[in-house]
Amino acid sequence: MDYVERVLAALKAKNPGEPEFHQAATEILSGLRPVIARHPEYEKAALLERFVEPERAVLFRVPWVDDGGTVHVNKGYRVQFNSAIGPYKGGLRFHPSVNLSIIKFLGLEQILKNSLTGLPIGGGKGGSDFDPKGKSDSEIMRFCQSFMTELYRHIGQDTDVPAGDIGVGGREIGYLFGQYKRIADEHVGVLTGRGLSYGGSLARTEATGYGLVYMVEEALKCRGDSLNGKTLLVSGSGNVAIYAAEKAQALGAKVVAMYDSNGYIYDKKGIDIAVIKQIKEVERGRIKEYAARVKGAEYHEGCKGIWAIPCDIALPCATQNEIDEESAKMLVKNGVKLVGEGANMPTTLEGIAVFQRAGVVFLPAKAANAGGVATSALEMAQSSGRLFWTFEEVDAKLKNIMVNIYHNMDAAAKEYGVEGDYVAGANIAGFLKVAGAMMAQGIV
Ligand code: NDP
Ligand code: 2IT
Repeated sequence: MDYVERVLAALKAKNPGEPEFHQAATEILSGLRPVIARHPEYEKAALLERFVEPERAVLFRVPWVDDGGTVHVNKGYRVQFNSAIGPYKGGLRFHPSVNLSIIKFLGLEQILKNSLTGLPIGGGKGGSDFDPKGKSDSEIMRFCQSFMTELYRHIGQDTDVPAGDIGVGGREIGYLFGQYKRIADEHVGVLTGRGLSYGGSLARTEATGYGLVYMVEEALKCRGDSLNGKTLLVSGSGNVAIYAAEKAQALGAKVVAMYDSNGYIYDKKGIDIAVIKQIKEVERGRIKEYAARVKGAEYHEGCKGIWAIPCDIALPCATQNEIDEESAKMLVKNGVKLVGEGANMPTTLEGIAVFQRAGVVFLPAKAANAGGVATSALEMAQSSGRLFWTFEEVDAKLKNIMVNIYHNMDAAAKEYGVEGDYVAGANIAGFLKVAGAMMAQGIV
């Protein structure tokens, strides 16, 4: 067994029953072999063992009362994974599937993603198994207040700065921020994704989706191609999916299908994003509604069928493991040329192997969706400097960051002998900076 295999075996033995965490660690560490070969000092310093062990994990009770007076108890999590290059930074996910394995996989990914942005942010993630679906605004508010009543003591603008993720958008960040400010008595950039009137940044809402498409555009440009006229599948219909679809269409592509967790819509003319925004952002409704409102559009129950629709480019933007081996094979068979991951770990390890064997350009999540957290770091910079940049300024910085990440992972893959393997390239480029900082700071 080599060093990587030993660390992975120990990780699985010490963290049983955490399949998503094992999956993310396997993907990351496997790609780091060429780095380990060049840096034998890392093993002596137990660098990988320290890298996969969170600096701190906080688990807490979140009690709240629904509108009918019934008391509920949810689990709360904040995993502060790595602060080598900056304060912990990463979103909060509210979804019934949330457990420690999912938060740890997201936190581990976040360390390298945040490093790739080139900005000074460490990695963390948190959330709850609370299900926001069907809850009233006052129930959401009471839940957020209870969650923050414990979380506030663990975070701070220079310590740990949470943001949104699945189930946590502008509304939730507003309630969380209100409660933080009330308890801590300070109006600081302790959360990102805030409303524009209380410290938020222009373009943060759009940033993850737009950033993903900026990277796709750059990858195509480097191959003498563009988005113009391409047919796209975009899974999900939340924050990331909506703004990825919006930007792709603005650049001349046609998004023909999207989904939510119940089923997918197919609109061969190209999806009308304004209708999706109305249903999802304003009404908080189901995507099924789209087919009832737009002539010629179809709705199909279940999500998997989306990957059987022929496309040039697939952008999975919903959740982990939405593309398995079978779906990847289907996409390849139908001629997909590029896959850009908007969600975190949306492709299984077997699915990634299918794309790579078929020569599909595969842009991995930690690089392709880094625009959201990068813009969060720009929000932090504006908060600290008491500044407010225009939409155009933030958007230009975002685009520049995404283009740089693309070239950095491309260059790292070439330098370490795995040209075109952006999974390894992103892991290597992200890891080198964190590893250098950890080595410089001693055994901590
Ligand atoms: P949202 O809550 O805004 O949207 C999530 C979307 O994914 C919804 O359409 C939801 O459908 C769908 N979805 C969630 N779980 C499942 C499931 N198990 N099966 C099918 N569909 C599902 O979240 P975001 O758009 O913010 O996040 C989407 C992904 O992007 C996540 O992986 C997140 O970690 C990642 N990400 C988000 C960033 C951000 O800035 N927000 C930054 C980088 C990555 P339904 O409404 O039916 O649940
Ligand atoms: O997965 C992610 O990068 C996010 N959910 C965004 C994190 C952030 O701090 O903006």
